[in-house]
Amino acid sequence: MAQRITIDPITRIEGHLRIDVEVDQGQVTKAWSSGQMWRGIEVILQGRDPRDAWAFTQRICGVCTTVHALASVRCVENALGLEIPMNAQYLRNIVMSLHALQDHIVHFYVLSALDWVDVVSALQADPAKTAALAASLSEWPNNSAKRFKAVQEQVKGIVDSGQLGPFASGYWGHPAMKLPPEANLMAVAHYLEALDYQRKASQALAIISGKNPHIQNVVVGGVTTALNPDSSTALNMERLYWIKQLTEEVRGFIQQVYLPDVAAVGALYADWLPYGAGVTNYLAVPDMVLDTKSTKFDLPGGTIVDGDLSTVTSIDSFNDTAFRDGVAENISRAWYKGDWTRHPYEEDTVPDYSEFDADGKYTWMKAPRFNGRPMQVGPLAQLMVGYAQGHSEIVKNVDQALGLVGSVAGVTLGPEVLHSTLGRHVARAVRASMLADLTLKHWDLLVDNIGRGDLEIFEEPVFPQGEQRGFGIHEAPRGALSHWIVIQDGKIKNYQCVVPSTWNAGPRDEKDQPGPYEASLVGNPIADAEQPLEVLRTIHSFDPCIACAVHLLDPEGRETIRVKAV
Ligand code: NFE
Ligand code: MG
Repeated sequence: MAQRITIDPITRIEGHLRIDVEVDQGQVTKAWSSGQMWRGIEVILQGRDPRDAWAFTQRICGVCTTVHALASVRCVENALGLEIPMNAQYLRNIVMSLHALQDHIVHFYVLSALDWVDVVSALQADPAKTAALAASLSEWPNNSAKRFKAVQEQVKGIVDSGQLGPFASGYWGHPAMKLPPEANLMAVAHYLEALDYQRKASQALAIISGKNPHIQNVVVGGVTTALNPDSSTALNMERLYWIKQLTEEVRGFIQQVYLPDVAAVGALYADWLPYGAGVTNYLAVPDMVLDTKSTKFDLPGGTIVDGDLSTVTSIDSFNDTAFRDGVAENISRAWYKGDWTRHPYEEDTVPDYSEFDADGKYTWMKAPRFNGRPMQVGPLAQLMVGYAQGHSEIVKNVDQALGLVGSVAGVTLGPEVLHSTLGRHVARAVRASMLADLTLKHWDLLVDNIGRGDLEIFEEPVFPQGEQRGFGIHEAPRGALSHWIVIQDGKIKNYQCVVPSTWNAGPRDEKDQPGPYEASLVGNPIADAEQPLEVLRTIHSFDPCIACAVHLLDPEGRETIRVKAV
């Protein structure tokens, strides 16, 4: 008999997400994704100065703050047709990729690994065998039997104390946990190291941007980071080399620990490769800008329909008209007044709450659509689009990662296995590795440019009378982000954010097409309805951020977890 499970809230994510699944004979048959709080940043912006919007929009979220600052200044610059200096592009690129490196490391270790890794089982591991396993994957110097033994003692101390701290309430001993004790111990040791490396990425970012979260150095027209190789009050050579050193350390961790760990988890859970594809329409936007006009990029954008790589299209600039005209949002299943589908420039945001109704309105998230289709966004989307376009760095990095997963699993794997829950993790690790290389490439480009005597960082914006419209795009850690602005006589008339987690976590639409989270859960196995670990695996693989998706604020004092089996 079919069972209904409600998980509210989903933990180890950002924000307040409720997932409902219908389970029949141990498999999910239907799912609903619901954003549970609303704040209304888009409404707060009306009537304000467009130059201030970035400072408001980055308060949408405490996780991906940087990305809303960037998308915001880009949408105003797009409305004004403003070109920005090359140094500003490079500094923005470096900041956005350092932010993504920190974000991807935290996502895998802190927010997802415990869906696959059984901490308690690590107590049974042989540290010498653990070191041998780790050595088969990489040459990371900390992978010694001595260190693994020390970590095991540390975990034993935590377990013996009865106060599990970050490891409390995990589904330890769940029948779907299948890693050998040695793989579990290796992953726990790397979990602890990850905390140091994510901090190094944030530190490098803060040297440029003043602080993290919520960067302080962007402005419509450029950046406010004064450049002067010899001044102690500007971004000088000493600070630039400090950033480079921290980035190199973070790259080492990503390429020698994070990526091999994800490959090992993917290989040791190869039975999970068939699950979680869901919506295989993909959308990514280009980023890591290489010119002042924003028409050349190191990372590609485009779309794919129905998982068919031959359908790939390309989004080539920050002025791409196919992207601009293809985006719309539908609210027929969301708690806003009306049931329209509208282009972001024409939208309004009028809250209209009612009870959760699986056949009617059930979420604060709007349903974004691209030419009428739901689209999956995120690192997987960007790699799929690049792979289909024959982007040489993406093809090389994806093939290498699939080779590593395949060699541990003892099988040959093609890119089609990436349409999956595990594929989203592999893609994120591959993107992190590429971004680490690109951060250093853009550091070189910046330092070369400064060396040529160019210290420009700002182009003054001028706001004419009348109406201007603009959109700003950025490939955020969770995928394609766009901000849309209508300016009237120098003031904000309308502002809409169409956010990665809204694309992925959004609800059904007027044609009853489910969103990516909802579609990806269908067919997932559920071994134990009281402990729906498999739902967490698939949902976490998207790296949800519900604050972004509904532009909200964390409340206080909510219950921590409620699993209801009906
Ligand atoms: Ni709040 Fe975000 C990212 C944005 S949401 S984390 O990345 O934009 O998906
Ligand atoms: Mg929005």
